[in-house]
Amino acid sequence: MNPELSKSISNHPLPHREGEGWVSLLSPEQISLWHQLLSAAHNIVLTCHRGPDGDAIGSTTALASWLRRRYPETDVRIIAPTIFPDFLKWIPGADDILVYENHENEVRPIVEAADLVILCDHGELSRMWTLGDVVRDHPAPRILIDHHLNPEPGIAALIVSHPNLSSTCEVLLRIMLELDPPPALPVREGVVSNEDKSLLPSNDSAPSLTGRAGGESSFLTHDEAVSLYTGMMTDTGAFTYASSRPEIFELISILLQYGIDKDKIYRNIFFTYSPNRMKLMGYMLYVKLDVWKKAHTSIMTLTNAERRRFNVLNGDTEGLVNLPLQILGMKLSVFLREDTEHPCIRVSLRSVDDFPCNEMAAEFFGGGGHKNAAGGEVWGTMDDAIALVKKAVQKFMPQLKAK
Ligand SMILES: [Mn+2]
Repeated sequence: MNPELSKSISNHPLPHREGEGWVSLLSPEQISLWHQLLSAAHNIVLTCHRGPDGDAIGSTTALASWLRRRYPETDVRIIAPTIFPDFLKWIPGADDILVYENHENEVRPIVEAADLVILCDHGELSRMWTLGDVVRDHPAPRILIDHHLNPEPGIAALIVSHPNLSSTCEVLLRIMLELDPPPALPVREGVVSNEDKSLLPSNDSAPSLTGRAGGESSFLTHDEAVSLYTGMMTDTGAFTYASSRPEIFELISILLQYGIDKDKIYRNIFFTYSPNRMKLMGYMLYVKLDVWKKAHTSIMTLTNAERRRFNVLNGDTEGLVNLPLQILGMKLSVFLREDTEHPCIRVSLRSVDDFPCNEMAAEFFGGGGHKNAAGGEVWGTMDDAIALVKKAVQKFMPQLKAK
């Protein structure tokens, strides 16, 4: 992460441990601005980016519940710009999320009645589809809680953006701990003193999806802990990337004190394939995978005829592009699929280590993204797209061949 970029916003230094304590993410000025904004608010809207992911749904549901317990007089609503996938619908509180897409006329007045808008998991209003324009035109103050690079200047009165942290849920849990610190962190049952017992989730509420529930008065409820863990887990590929700092596991150990069942959360998110999706995966790997050994690159293509054959719904192709990276020595995986509506080919790129997918996507496929995950499109036939991928691979050959 470029340290220069994170300097441009008024965050405290990179979080790390200092002796026994934590370095705060919020400056004293930010804490007082938070309290000022929250105590003046009667109608709060929480929102996130279009195509919400586990971190977007996890952070907004956790924050909504946490705020409702602390500001019981305040109306707190969550609005997602667009629909979100079924495998996120079990997240506690996801039932209450209002979706702007297809309900613009009902949902717009709720934004317009808000006197505080809290943006989670993105730093640009343009990432909220047309809901971004509604929010931009509305005069209510905004708070941003995020971990993406380069938040839009002036996007919020209070910007808490830490690109060096794994997820918005991690940022959020850190600031919850700072804003309303429990006298001591919860400790394991069995070694807990009487004084500390108030911090532990009480067992009197009914157990929910993942086990015992946290009490109303505790720092976190069980359900809030489930939401926060889900966001941290999904944004790190179940802790396989962006998760090597010790702090993240300390935070997880706090969440586990609230009785979350992390194994069940993992299955709820990842073990959700349809039989068709599983069969498509086998077909793609057995029939469609082409490995260009010298370039450490693999390519797979999917036509609309094949989609029909496997009765593949849109979300069912998600993640297929990652599979070839499990081949020893593979650096780049390219997945080309015919668009279902337009005469174009969608391009997905995934890489390991330093190979810049975003540069390849920008130069050849009119797109962009992150270093290890990017995408774009080719207006033409599948053959046109394959020819362009060959050109792109040729151009980037020195980096692909490098050890
Ligand atoms: Mn995120």
